[in-house]
Formats: sequence, C-alpha cells, structure tokens
Amino acid sequence: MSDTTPTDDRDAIDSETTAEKRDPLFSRIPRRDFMKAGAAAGAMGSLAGCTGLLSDDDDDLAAAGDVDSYVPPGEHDDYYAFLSGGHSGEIRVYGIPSMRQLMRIPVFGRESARGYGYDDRTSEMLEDAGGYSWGDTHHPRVSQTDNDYDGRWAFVNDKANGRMARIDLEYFETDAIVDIPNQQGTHGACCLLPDTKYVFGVGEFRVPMPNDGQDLDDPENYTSTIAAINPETMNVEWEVLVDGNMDNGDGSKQGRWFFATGYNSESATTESGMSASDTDWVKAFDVPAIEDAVEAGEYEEINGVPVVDGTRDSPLNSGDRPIVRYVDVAKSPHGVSVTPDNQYAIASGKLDPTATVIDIEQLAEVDDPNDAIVARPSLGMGPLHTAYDGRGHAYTTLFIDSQVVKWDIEEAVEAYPDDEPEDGDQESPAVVEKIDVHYNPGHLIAAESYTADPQGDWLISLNKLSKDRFLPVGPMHPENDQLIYIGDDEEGMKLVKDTPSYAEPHDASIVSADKLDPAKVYDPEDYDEEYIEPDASDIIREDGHVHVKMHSQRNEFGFQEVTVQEGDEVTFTVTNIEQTPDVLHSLAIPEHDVNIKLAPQETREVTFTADEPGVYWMYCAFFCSALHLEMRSRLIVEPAE
Ligand code: RUQ
Ligand code: CUA
Repeated sequence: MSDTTPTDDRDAIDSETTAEKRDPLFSRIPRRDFMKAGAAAGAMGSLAGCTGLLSDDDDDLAAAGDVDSYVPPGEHDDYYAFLSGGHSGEIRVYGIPSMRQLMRIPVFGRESARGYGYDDRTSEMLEDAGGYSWGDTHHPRVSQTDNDYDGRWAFVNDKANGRMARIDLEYFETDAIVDIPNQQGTHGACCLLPDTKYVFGVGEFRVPMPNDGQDLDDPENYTSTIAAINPETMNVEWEVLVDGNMDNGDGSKQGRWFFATGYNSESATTESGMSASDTDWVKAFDVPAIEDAVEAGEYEEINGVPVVDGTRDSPLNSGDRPIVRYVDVAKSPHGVSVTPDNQYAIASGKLDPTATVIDIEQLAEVDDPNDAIVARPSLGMGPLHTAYDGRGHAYTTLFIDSQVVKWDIEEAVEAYPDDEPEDGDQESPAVVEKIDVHYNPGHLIAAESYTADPQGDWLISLNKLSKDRFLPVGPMHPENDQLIYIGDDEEGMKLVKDTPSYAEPHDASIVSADKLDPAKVYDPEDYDEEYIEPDASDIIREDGHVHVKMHSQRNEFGFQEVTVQEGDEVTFTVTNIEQTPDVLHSLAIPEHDVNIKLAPQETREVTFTADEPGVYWMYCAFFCSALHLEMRSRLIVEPAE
C-alpha cells in the first residue's frame, strides 16, 4: 500500500515527507526558508498550484476494495453529511458512505428549483438579512443536546456579509438568518455545548468599531468580535471585541470555554504584515465570566448589541478571572477543535508544522495561559484542521503535503516538551501514519467528530484541488471530497472514493441517520400562510391589489384563469393539498420571475406586479404526473384604460 506510511516506517519520513520527496519543485525550496516569516503564506499559495506534479502512483482504490462502503440501489446510508458550499452560498447533504448528494439547501442566495427567495416569506427573510444575493458558507454545525446531535438545526456562517443562518432539520430548509452587527466576515461558526446555549459567529475581518466612516486609516484600532447568538431567537446576545483578528472557533463541551484562532496579531493590513510575527494567539473566551460582565453592565452598546472589551489591556482581563485568555501559538494558526472528551483544544499551525494542544482544565488554573500548553507535535507542512475518531487519535489535514496525518493525542502529550523540534522539521513520535489525498486538503471531518462520541469509521478529506482526478471540464475544476475509512487501526487509513464537488465545500458535519427525523410532508400548523382548501378558492380585489387564493393538486390549479389589470399588484396564495409524499407542484409564471415550490401540504405566497398586458400561461414546473404538462392556467393581464 503506497498511500500510507506504517508506524514502523516512521523514520523514513522524518526528514522529508512523501509529498516533498516526489515533488521536484517542492524539494528545490529549502524547507527552512519556507517557514520564514512572510515567505510562508506565499509559498503555500504557489505550492497549491504545483501538487499536480506529484507522481500518481497510488493504488488507493485497489486498497479500498476490502472496505465496505457500497450502498446498494434502494438502500440507505448510515449517515448524513452536511457540507458547506462556500461562495455558492448553500449547504449540500450527502449520504455517507455512498457520498451520494441527497439534497442541496439554499441559504444565502436565491435558488429557483426550491423557489427559495422567490416566495414572499423567503424573499423577505433574505431582504431583512441585508438583501445580498449571495453568501459564503464555511462551517455547518449541527445543534446538540447533552453533547449529542438532537436533530433540530444546523447553523452556518456567511463569511461574505457577516451573517449566521439557521437550517431547520425537520424540513431541511433555511428558516432564519441574522445579520450580525459589528461583524464583517463571520468566519468560524460553532455551538457552545453541551446544549447549544449559543451559536458563535467568529469575526475574521478587522474593521473600525463602529464601522461608520471614522478611523478609516487607523488599522491599529480596527477590531474583530465574537458574537454569541441565541439559537432559538437568533438574536445576538452579546459580543466580545479582541486584539488581532479571528479565524476558526470551537466551543468546549462543558459550557465554559470557547476557543478561536487568529492569524493577525500584528494588526496588519498586508499579507506579509499579517504573517510577520512568529506567534499568534488562540483566544480562550471564558463564557460565564463574559455573561457576568454583561449582567453587571460592563459593556458598551454598539449598534444595539452589548459589546464587552476583551482586549489584552481591558480591565476585564486584569483580575483573577480574565474574560479572554490569550494563548501564544506558533504563527497563524488556523483550525481549532475540542477533543471529544473535552480535555484539549487543538489548534493547527498552518504556517508552522505543529499543532498546539491546550489542556482545558489547566487553562482555568494557571496564571500564565501558556502554561496550559501540554503538547506541540510536529505533524507536517500546512496543518489546517483536526478531527477525532473517539479512540484517542487526531487526524489533521496537511495542506502543503497533500496528506492527512493520524496521530496519537496522549503520546504527543507524553512526548512534550522533549519532542520540541529545534528547527520545526522533526516529525513528532506521536505520528501514527499519513495518507496521501488529492490534493491540498482544507478541512476534514470524521463521523460525529464534533460530539462527545465520534463514530470512528468514516472521514472525509475536503480537498481544494482535484487536478487530474476527473474528466476535464474546462479551466474551473471540481474539488475532490475523498472518503477515507479510519475504522481499522491495524490496517491503517484507506482511501475509498473520490467525489467531485462544486465550489466549494469548506467544513462539514456528519450525523448518524437515526438522529434526524425529517418530515415527509409539511405540517400546515408550522407556518403562517393560510391553508387554502379547494372550496376556499377566492379572488379578492381591492384598490389595485388582487389576492388570489387557490389550491393545487394533480393536475390543476384552483382557477383555470385569473384576470387582472395592468399595474395591479397581485398576490397568489397557493396550497398543495396533496397528502402523498414526493408529489410536488410549483407555480411558475413566465416573464414575471415567479416560481414557488409547493411540496405536499405546503402553502406559499408570492407577490408581484402585473405590468405588461398579455396572456401568460402559469404552469407547474415539477413533473408531477402524466398530465403534468396540462397542469396550467392563464393569467390574463388587461391593458389599463
Ligand atoms: S476554514 S480550510 Cu473557512 Cu474552516 Cu479552514
Ligand atoms: Cu404539478 Cu406538474
């Protein structure tokens, strides 16, 4: 098996990684230079473009033959995976282990097949959330109760416009979006456990506070915040502003700590400035202490939100219970995640080959938060994110090496500090094995890794580049989500399949199928729109407004024709009265940009202006029966006198 490095072969990869050995360009750059301030980020970027030079001698698929990931036609997967869609602004739902895409859930942008952003309710929701036509989803996190998935919601950030959205997991649809005040570039998203008390939005871009045209050119005084959002109301309860920027975050599992990485302690505005210093911080937010400060009125209200000062000089950080503890970690850490047992928060070095392991219990006790660092294993080049199997192993993506490294957390703790690399290039004895992935992985996620009880069987590596792995489709390539079996510590990790994906999954959450209970048809009680029975069909005309109420079923709408006057504002309230699961209709109106989706027992409303006289065939866009094409009626718009 050429794709893994067995434990006893560890020496062979001490001085150079497999990727480095095989990559002619890589080996021309002395590694030491690589890690120098400023150069590293650029080197990382250029290497992302040259991993296609890696020779392709893997026989992964043959090796994968004995791992059973086959889900026969008609059978169901064991897990749901929720993958973000990046700047497509959506969430994708996969079945695991088949890697079949089961559904897409539009979040921040309109999507016509689901009528999302076309009916009145969803278009008002998007409008109230800022009215942007797109978003950038990175981190889907699923709500938990008692540190286990409770099947209620998924949350996801919008990095582009500083927002957080909630997805209802009964209906698999976005039901709330909050535009987070004082935050630009909400990047990290995660829940404070055990019971999802808050959803945290982590502000990445530092801006003047408030960002109202003052202090434009005073980057020293730009700040970023974390926002604590109530998952029920989606209100921002409070924010904490900090020094430096923030990147990713993870909540601890026992309610006290929230961790965020950051890569710009320098307060710079250029790439080289942001990576000048050899260290940055993991910030550990002491949530109960912050709540006490809010309670005591120790905040400034900015744009309607209590903002607590968590900068290093803040009086709230000088007493014996500081609200934010700044832990020094090697430069520009990226991912941070809390281990299933809540013992450690592990931050990945990104521009440094190490991960930093912070002991959560010690963090509360030590005077100097750096004393809570209990391990710093050297893992490989470009460590980004870490997931867990529940058997004491961590799995970290190595962006530059194009690998996933499996390592033993306790072994790393025992080896520390004797294993501290002098020059950053000795691999930690805690490394168990590495597997090549194709290519340049960002996040990875293991089944239920974010809970207290990961399943330890499947892991997905979300690779940014697919290069030559699929049929060419033009200059924009698909990305590659690779399924890896991690259930057998003896045999090692096995690459099982490649899955092309559209730009661009960042993070994911994998949830056991039995923890979700999605509805098969809508319950009209859950929504405000009026349910229209066939005998309640009506057309109400009032001062230039026409309200049409009608049902839909195979193969008709409540009215064969509807006549309005040019210039009328028209509202259609339409119910799909079908009880049969999977029989959807829609109301599509040509040349009026109208298309609303109607699943069984669903009612939607849409309002538009009839401004062009003529005849318009309203039709159903879901193929619902043999007479689907006949399912249409006329909208007649009479010219104004
Ligand atoms: S980030 S590739 Cu937006 Cu989670 Cu790390
Ligand atoms: Cu209803 Cu097609």
